[in-house]
Amino acid sequence: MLITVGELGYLVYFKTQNRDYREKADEILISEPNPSFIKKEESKAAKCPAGFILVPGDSSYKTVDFCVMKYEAKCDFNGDGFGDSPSKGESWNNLKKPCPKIVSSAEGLPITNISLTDSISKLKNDESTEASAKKYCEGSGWHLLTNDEYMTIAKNIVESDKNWCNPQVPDKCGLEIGKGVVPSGHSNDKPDKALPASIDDNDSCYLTGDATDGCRSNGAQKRTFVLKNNEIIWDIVGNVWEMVDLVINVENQPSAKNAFELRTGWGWSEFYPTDDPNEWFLFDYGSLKPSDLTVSGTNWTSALGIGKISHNSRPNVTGKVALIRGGSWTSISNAGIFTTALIMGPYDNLLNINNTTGFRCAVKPSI
Ligand SMILES: [Ca+2]
Ligand SMILES: [Ca+2]
Ligand SMILES: [Ca+2]
Repeated sequence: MLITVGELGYLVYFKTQNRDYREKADEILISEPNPSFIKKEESKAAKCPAGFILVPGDSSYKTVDFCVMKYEAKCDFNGDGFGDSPSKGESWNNLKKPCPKIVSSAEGLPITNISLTDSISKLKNDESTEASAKKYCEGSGWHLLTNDEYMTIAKNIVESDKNWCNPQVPDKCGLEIGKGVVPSGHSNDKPDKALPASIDDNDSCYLTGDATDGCRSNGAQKRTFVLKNNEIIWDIVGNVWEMVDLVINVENQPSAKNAFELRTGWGWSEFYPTDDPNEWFLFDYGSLKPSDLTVSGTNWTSALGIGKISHNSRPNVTGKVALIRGGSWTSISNAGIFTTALIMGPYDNLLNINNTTGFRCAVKPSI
């Protein structure tokens, strides 16, 4: 069999990646660079930074074409351009190990335990409070993904039949829009940790443990989505939550009811009513619009894999809440492309939303 240099590079790299994922000896697992892979990525996306993909703008969200990280933000600990992993733990805990440089690469576990914005009353002698997701993105000349940008990606995904999959038939995607499910990524808590991505976009169930009995045969754990411009994005649903640059007042968040009563307090809700009279659904979007959370007017429910919202219905407290999107590896059936959680602070201090919430940066393409 003839193996090209490019393929050889890939094989070598694939082995490296597997070894990195399994090895537990060193404190930080360093990914090894692969020159053939770097060249390929640079020529393919000339207008976007390495590891970013182009997303077509959408007038519904007043967005113009932008670049987004193809992968969740990773930590490039040794500065070689590839994400690295801690030897222990289910993600890159930025509280324990502040990251010197973020990167979008398949390699490495996503950065978590990081705040949305910098603390207002930053502790002078605690350096770990100095870097928020916003600051990490801005420090590289980018910005934290906005909710409008997230929704531009999400709407693009659900408007392509390539992302509607039959949950029972192996590799059967390309159904009619609104039929089957939109996959919800690595979200079934098995394995109980975040995952690095594969450099092979076709390995869409990489490390999910569902390659033979869940992902390919039930579509639901597939980690990749294809945009209408044929770009592939990894883990926009599942793996770790994606914080977006949007904060609202607690009292302005949506409210839920079911067939019998209005809900007070925290819980998960559908975006639209289902057949189950006990199921909570939104009846009031507060200061948000339906289009901030889902594709309005479709009446899609979580039965289609598109997710739910966790929120405090008719709260009796004040303050601020931040939006996180997509769900994590622990979200099970609540994960989905429109999944949203509204989380109370402290998301602006002590760096720690939680160990299942990461982020992604975006930037204007260079002409
Ligand atoms: Ca590295
Ligand atoms: Ca799994
Ligand atoms: Ca994610």
